[in-house]
Amino acid sequence: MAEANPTGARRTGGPGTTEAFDAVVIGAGVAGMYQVYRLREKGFRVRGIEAGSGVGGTWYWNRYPGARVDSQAYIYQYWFSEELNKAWNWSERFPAQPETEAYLNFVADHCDLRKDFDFNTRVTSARFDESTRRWRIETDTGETLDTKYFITCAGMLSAPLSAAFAGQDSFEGQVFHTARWPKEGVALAGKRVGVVGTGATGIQVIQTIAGQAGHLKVFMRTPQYIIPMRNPKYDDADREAHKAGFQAMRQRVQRTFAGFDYDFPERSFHDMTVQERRAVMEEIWADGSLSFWLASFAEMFVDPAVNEEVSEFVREKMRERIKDPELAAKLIPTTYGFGTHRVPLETRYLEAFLRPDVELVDVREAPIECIVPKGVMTADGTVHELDILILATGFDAGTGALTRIDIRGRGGRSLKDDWNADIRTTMGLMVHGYPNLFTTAAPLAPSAALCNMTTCLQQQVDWITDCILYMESQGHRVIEPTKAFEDSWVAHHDAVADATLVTKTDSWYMGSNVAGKPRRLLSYIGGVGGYRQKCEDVAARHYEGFSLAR
Ligand code: NA7
Repeated sequence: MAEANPTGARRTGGPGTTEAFDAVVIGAGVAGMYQVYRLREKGFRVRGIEAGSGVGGTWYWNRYPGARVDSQAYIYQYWFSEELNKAWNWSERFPAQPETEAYLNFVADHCDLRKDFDFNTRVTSARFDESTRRWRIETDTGETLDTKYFITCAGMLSAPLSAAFAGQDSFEGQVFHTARWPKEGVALAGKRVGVVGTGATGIQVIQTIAGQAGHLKVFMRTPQYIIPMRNPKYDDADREAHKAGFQAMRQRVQRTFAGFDYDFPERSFHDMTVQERRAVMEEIWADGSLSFWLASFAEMFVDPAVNEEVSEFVREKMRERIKDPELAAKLIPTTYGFGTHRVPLETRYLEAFLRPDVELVDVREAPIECIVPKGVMTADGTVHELDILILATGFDAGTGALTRIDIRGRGGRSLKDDWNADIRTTMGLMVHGYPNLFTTAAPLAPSAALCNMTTCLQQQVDWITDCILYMESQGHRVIEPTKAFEDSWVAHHDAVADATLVTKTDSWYMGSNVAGKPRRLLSYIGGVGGYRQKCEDVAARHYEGFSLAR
């Protein structure tokens, strides 16, 4: 894999210096790479700042065993260049992390993006200077960047909850959070390995390392509904068909509910007999993708009876695989509805628990109390002795990437303080009080969770780029959403969210995985197509709802 700055040249002046830019972008993931590219191609002086040593964002950091994309390869891609699409060949429907990371490196090479990024550099603070009406950004390498526009492409799942338990430092073995997995890998053979967490990440880890580790203990608090992944290898004919469909697919994903190629059909759940519904569910289940969740029955998100019928279908599918009733009772969810938080795709995850060298520790009964030198101590006083502890404990989603930076807007207001009190944005694109700060993958937009990320991130980058071009064409220096418009967006977001069952289930979608985090559905659930239309309408009305000043 290519490393950062192969020439070793630094483009900023180094510690103690200040350099001026039109735009500074945080992050070299899917969004940051595209944002830097778009602004550079329009002639702006733009600099990207990336904490990692290479491009890839999520696909750079999450290199844990079994990491794999849950969107089909032919839609998890850039849409701005058909040339890129023609030049890249995916090997399978749901590629593993190395292939996705390689794709993003290929894009970086093809578009010559690395020269516009500072790698191994973290933004520590950003302050809006009201006298110059520009942002001053400081990095952990001691540089200051002075910029008109400040754009965060820092990811929605990039602030890992890695200090999960008291006493972690006392552990005599090794501890790894999945999002900070070492590039050189971790030797698991013969080791007593513990995994905490059975979210999308934990499931991928567990199904992959079962049989690799000497003994695996899975600490599970909340069981998951799952969908078995169907992951065929692609041959040349498949790839040619996908390439031929590029333009049509590019249009299609922009208007569906979740930015995928599939969508909820027009048919109504209630107009069908139980047998007809069953047949539909069987058919979509067999597709082995997230379509069973995001393109089956839209009513499952709002109607408890529909949700229960779909949930019971999934439970049945799980029961067929786990004959042991005691194990089934632990692994099959009953306390919340299917699809009310992220549904993972899996491959023989349930079967991992049938192995003699895999043990399920249900921490609903005896929660993890702390980490002790020998392992994990649960509330019943048991010490589960381990050599390696894997934390698949998730992220401070949506907000964490930005609240971990000291961001100060007008009057010195702090984004961390603001979001600690109430998580608010204007369409996930800007925040009142923070002029010329643009955000991607931030709360209150579909890109905060409910989307095929490449679809939503590119849409946001395009909106931001168009907005900046408009500002420049009109000679404006500052843009900021009005409080009234932000209030109306937050109210609309909440109204749409509160009509769904998603707000009734605890998960990172609601911020409930982080103690003290204000409760609000992080992702806009009005649909990707509808959201795009609203964004386009705002732009068409010359940024109605935003104040612009020269
Ligand atoms: P998630 O989905 O937030 O999952 C974190 C898991 O860790 C989940 O099972 C948690 O159980 C568990 N957890 C967290 N803290 C504890 C404690 N203290 N004790 C026991 N178990 C704990 O993160 P992922 O990384 O799996 O997935 C995040 C997204 O990345 C995913 O949705 C995809 O979009 C990609 P809980 O459910 O809170 O009971």
